[in-house]
Amino acid sequence: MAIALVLVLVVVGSVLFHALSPWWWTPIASNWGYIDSTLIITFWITGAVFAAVVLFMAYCVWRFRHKEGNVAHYEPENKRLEWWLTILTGLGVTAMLVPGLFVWSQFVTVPADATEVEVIAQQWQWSYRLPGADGKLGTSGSHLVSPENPLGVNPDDPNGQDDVVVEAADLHLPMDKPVKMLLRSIDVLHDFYVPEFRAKMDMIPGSVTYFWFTPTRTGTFEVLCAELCGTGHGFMRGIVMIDTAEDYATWLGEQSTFAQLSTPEQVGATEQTVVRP
Ligand SMILES: [Cu+2]
Repeated sequence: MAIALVLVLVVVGSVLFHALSPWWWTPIASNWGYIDSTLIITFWITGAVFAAVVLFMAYCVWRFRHKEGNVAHYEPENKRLEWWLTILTGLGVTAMLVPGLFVWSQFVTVPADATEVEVIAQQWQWSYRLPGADGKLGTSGSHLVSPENPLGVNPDDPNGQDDVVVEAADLHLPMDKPVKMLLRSIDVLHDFYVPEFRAKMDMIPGSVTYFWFTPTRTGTFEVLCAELCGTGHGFMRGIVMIDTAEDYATWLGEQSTFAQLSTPEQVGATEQTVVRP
């Protein structure tokens, strides 16, 4: 009897904890509301099945408890029950998987007007590269990485000269404009994850992975690394700021291109002309 009561309390406690818990996902800041809906469908189905199974278990523990002289009836097969369980399980699994297929097809279909933004992960910081005025990112490679060229941009590629390099600093993106995040790692596995964007993807040395999203509200959002990548993994944080079009243009105007960063002598010369009081 006590065990049956404990099982009922486990169900009641779980449902109350889910309903009253202060820990819920952060407010969304992207177009991926569909991903939240998919999770909610999964919560409902797994929650209902969990409650049904545990309550059934509590019922059986109570109903078929030990009684002097009671002998269990042996019934190895029950075709009707097996059919029902197979059909219900099939329906439940289908209801959880089908919405995911729709989301995935959207997730991998990048809109034609999405602008490309490259994210470069390394132990343990985030850097970014934007395509510049020509709208094209230059080629790059880990073998080109050096103290002067921390992102490994190909210096011989004309498309790369105007690329905007944001090294270990905050990324800004304009609101309501779809972006395709090209993900590159120059050392080990990392994973670019901004919880409010509801999208993330592993970054694999030697290949470029991607996802896309459209920021839907302005704000400052924290980037986390979602792949255990070494002793500094927990500190691998960054900031993405979603700006209005004007704020974004101002920020972009303050950034340096690859060509500017590759000729530090000239930058130094102009800095020296500043007269200090
Ligand atoms: Cu990492």
